[in-house]
Amino acid sequence: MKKHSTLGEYIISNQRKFKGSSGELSRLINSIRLAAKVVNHEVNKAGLVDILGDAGDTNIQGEDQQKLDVYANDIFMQTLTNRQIICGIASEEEDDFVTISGDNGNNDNKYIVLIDPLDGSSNIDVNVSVGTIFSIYKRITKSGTPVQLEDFLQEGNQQIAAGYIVYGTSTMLVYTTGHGVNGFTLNPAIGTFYLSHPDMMFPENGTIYSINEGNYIHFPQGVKDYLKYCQEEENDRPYSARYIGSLVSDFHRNMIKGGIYIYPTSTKSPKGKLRLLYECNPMAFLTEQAGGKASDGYMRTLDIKPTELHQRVPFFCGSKNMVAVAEEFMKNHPKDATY
Ligand code: AHM
Ligand code: MG
Repeated sequence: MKKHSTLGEYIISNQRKFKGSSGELSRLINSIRLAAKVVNHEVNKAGLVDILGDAGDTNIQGEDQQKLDVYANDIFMQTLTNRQIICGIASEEEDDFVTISGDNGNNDNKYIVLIDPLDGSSNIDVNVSVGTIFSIYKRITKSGTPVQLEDFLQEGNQQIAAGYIVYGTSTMLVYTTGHGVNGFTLNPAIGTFYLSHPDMMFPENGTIYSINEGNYIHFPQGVKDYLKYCQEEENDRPYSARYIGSLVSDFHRNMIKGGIYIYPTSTKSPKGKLRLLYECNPMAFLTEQAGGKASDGYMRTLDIKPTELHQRVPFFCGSKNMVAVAEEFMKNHPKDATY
């Protein structure tokens, strides 16, 4: 694919690679592209209009929802449900999954979507990058019947596609369908995404670690030991600490520059903070497709068997060799694996 192709052209040429493709996945990615542009428009004018601040509701995890979270959730839910491309959707901002039934009550579509419509929401008020994360699976229950919880509780290794949109200094859509990772940058003047980062790869090593070190006192011993290692004076260490507090942005930087992102368990959050289905699995799929490594500190994230929709897990991801070293430190404290 030539470097300056648009996302639209890329989706079409990618579809041709799969013989007998029904075009459903292409239509789905196109819908995400459309919703991303709408949300991007709103995020960019967030400072100008009265859309900042809490919407007054709390989500299922008991966190305050901000207005843009609500907006982004509505846009993605509506765009994906109205177009009859999928048979079910689950959002981090909704208590339960939503079944989508077709015009005649039947729905023969095969894909389901899990989405975190606006991740990093604590950064909205302060003009710092936020993102959308999405994950696509084929349903496993019978076509034409309403989707079931088990369709959503699939292991991450079953993902068909995953990606994110980062609403940053420029807005990018980065995704994989299991054949590498490609990044597209939005030209806001004409509303078109261009292939700007073909075949994205994590450097095998890096010198950046990203973790909320303010929680140090609450971290498991393996993480504390690894952080001390990051700060030691030896070879390419000490590493630089970089933490935006938006997973998408921290991940994006680390994929380009080389680094490790960690959100561990802590005495405050005994299972970690990030959600397996909406955040960790899609990022883990992208990580592996970009040559990196993603785990809960002990086992591969993509092999964790989900037990509930809003399940939280600890998350280590990034440059392959850095994550491998962090896992060595975790191994010394096997009891912490039973979070
Ligand atoms: P959110 O889904 O409520 O936005 O929370 C997820 C975010 C991640 O983007 C980010 O990496 C993490 O929470 C930051 O958490 P903390 O403020 O505890 O460091
Ligand atoms: Mg989130």
